[in-house]
Amino acid sequence: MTQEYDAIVIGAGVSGLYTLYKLRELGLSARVFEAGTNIGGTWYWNRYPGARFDSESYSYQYSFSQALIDEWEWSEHFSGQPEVERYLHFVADKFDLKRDIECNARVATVIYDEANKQWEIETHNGLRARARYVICATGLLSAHQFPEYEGVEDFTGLSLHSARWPKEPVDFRGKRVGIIGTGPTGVQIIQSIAPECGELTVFQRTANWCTPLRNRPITVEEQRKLKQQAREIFALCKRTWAGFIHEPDPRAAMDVPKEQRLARYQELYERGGFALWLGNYSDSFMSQEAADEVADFLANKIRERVTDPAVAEKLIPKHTFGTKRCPGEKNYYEAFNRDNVRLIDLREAPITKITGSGIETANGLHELDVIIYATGFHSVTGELLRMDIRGQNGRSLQEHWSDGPRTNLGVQFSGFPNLWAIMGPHNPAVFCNITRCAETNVEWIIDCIRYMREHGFETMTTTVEAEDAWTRRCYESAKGMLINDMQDSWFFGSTNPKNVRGRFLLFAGGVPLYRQIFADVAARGYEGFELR
Ligand code: NA7
Repeated sequence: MTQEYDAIVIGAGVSGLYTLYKLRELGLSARVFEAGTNIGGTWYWNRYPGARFDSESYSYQYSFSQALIDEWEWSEHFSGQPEVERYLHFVADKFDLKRDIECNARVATVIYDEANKQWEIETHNGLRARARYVICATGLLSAHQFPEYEGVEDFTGLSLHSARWPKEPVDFRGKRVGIIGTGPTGVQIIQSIAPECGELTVFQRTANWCTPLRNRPITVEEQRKLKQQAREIFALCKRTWAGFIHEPDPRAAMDVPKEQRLARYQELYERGGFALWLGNYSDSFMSQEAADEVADFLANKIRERVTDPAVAEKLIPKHTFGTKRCPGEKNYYEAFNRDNVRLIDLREAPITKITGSGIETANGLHELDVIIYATGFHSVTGELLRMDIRGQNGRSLQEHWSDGPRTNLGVQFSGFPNLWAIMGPHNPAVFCNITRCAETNVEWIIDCIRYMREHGFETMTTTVEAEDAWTRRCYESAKGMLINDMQDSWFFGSTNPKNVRGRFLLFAGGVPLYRQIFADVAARGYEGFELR
């Protein structure tokens, strides 16, 4: 039987939960379809050891409800996955959201019925529903990927992907564990399990510029202050380029005397989180000279912390500082001083295949009991393209994006009326504190729906011209920035299928500008969107 709703939301993570809350506020009937057996999205799937925020907890939480802010207490400055998952359940229970969420329901098809101006969705387990509005809250790092090595299926030991971690704890004691991937996820796993494993072999293709997270419990006094300052913290996040609490010095780095610069790097290194990455100088993302100096500063830290100089050199990244997200670490480098941890540099000896008993590199076979894949995602477009979404004239999103994603403001695609994506391609999410960006997206989309209903419009679709212009603007937004020269990252879909790879998938103009553009477009009666 096909159920009818005003709106269907796909995904019950941070964005989907808030979307449901806002749709209800508008008085609309809505159903959320969620692939997981429970709510939480990213925080449901990524339950690997050491998974935690890289945003300060109080800057990541929802801002929409004062009661929620007052009632919830974060225990740490960067809370771990179990606490974040508990928080999302607390939110869902507090606002009675779960009764409108269907878990275990991965959406397979999303088809536009032109005659009735409705969307029809079907899940893999045969649930069907129709609605006028569809909001895809599927996350930008959800479609996990395994590397394309021969033999991935052949390994007879335990294979784990970080984004599909089992709910029961995995016992690594006495085991020979291999991990592929040294991005933010790999770093969190390595530093957490190194003391427990019998042997841990780290297969590193690219070293990353890690900065200390400096996580610690929130004291009673801090808790009191943070609650008092909650609104100021959100206001600060609205002002900063990336939606974080870190504000860069407004001067260009090289305008500041060297001694002062070095003292600032040290201070930011001590402060932790993304302070050194996002709170540096105003030209940190543009000036090679400034980025190289921070790189030298961090390289020396690595040399100080890793006892074997040869290992230290392998752990020092070769790419420009700041062009990828910086993993937040605690004792990551010290893990490589342990007798049971070994670093394999895949640039020297690439993986040739996975065998039944382990990982084979150009230098020979590494026998293992467990392989952990911390190899990331088909980023940004991945989850949207895994569904079969068909808009006007039966045209699929795959066809529409055959030459790379095209969007207007990152939220709509031409030919797909009344379908919106939260944190889709061409969002500022590249540098964004996710909840801050998700709230911006959700609130704008809900305002669109409200406007349509108040003005008697049935459908809203971006025009092709506005879509082309925004897509171009996103590519241009990265020009002149150092990230533009670092295409080997998920910002450019480096592990995505060919038609997406090599295209800048985000908007690098910053969150304040993005919010301003949203406001201007709405003030001009949704310029660039066709309302019927
Ligand atoms: P990332 O940042 O995409 O990292 C994936 C890692 O996996 C990275 O080190 C990759 O090396 C490595 N990788 C991917 N494919 C391979 C193959 N085939 N062989 C060897 N190594 C491989 O994903 P994360 O999950 O760590 O982090 C994602 C985001 O989550 C992050 O930005 C935070 O915001 C939270 P590569 O660099 O491609 O050489």
